[in-house]
Amino acid sequence: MILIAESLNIMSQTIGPALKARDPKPVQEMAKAEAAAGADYIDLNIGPARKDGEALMEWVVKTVQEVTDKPLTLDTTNLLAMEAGLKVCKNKPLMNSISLQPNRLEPGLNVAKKYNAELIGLLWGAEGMPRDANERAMFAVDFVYKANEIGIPTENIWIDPIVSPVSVEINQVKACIEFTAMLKDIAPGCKSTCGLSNISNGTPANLRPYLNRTYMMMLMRNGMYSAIVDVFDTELVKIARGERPELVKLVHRLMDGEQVDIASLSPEDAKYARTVRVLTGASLYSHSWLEV
Ligand code: THG
Repeated sequence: MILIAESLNIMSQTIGPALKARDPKPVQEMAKAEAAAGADYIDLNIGPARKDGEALMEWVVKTVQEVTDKPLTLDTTNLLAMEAGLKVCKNKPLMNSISLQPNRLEPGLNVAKKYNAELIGLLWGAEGMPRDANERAMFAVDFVYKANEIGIPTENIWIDPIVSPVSVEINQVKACIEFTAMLKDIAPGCKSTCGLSNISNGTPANLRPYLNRTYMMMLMRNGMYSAIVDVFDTELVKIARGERPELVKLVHRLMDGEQVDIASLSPEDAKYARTVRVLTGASLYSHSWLEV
């Protein structure tokens, strides 16, 4: 699993003010910490950056490149800011992201082509979020087709099916898993990624790791290539690196519908088993799902 570190983002209480003040220290400390924690890519999320986006993205790319050689993921909806960042990237950059909205798709693809960048195809259409796995498949085919048409190879495309919070819509949580399994057939050679932490948005902070790790194991089962994650969750990084094979096996058995007596499991394994039940829709989500 390729891990993209999520913590350099404008919403963060330490990074947000540092970006605005162009204070390099917190930004560089964070980038170094993410690289040391095992990040393969570092996401630079400056948000919509309506004002001053170009100068900000150029600054943050240069600032981070002074302390790490990791490839960067440029995370903004401001295409001018994106372009300003792409111009100064030393490694092949990953654009995060291009959606299928009619006024965004073509300009985004043209920029990706111009800079020979990799690109995340966010499955967000003219009417917003896809309703189910089949609509995701239609969007993905459309995206890859249009990218290929202007000369972007499929290997440069990372499809993001859009993860929604488990506390909001369980059918969307299931649709994402289902779609991930379909992708290798509908777009062979295409990569994939997702904002993993979205799954636990709105959940008590101490419980978020169980949802994040379990959902990652479920997506891995179906071939998810990468994820944007909290790399400071050391257990999650170990799972992604294949260092928790027994736990992964347990989660995959449960996904296959095998009946496992939760009372027979260790307390820690039981937490994952309960989380699988929630994420497959077998039991309802509540903030106390680990106890029931
Ligand atoms: N798909 C793609 N890009 C994305 C997302 C996606 N980029 C943004 C987001 N979703 C992924 N990045 C984050 C970054 C932080 C958090 C979640 C997703 C997060 N942060 C903590 C919080 O909000 O409580 C802590 C914030 C802090 O650092 O202080 O949850 O889906 N392509």
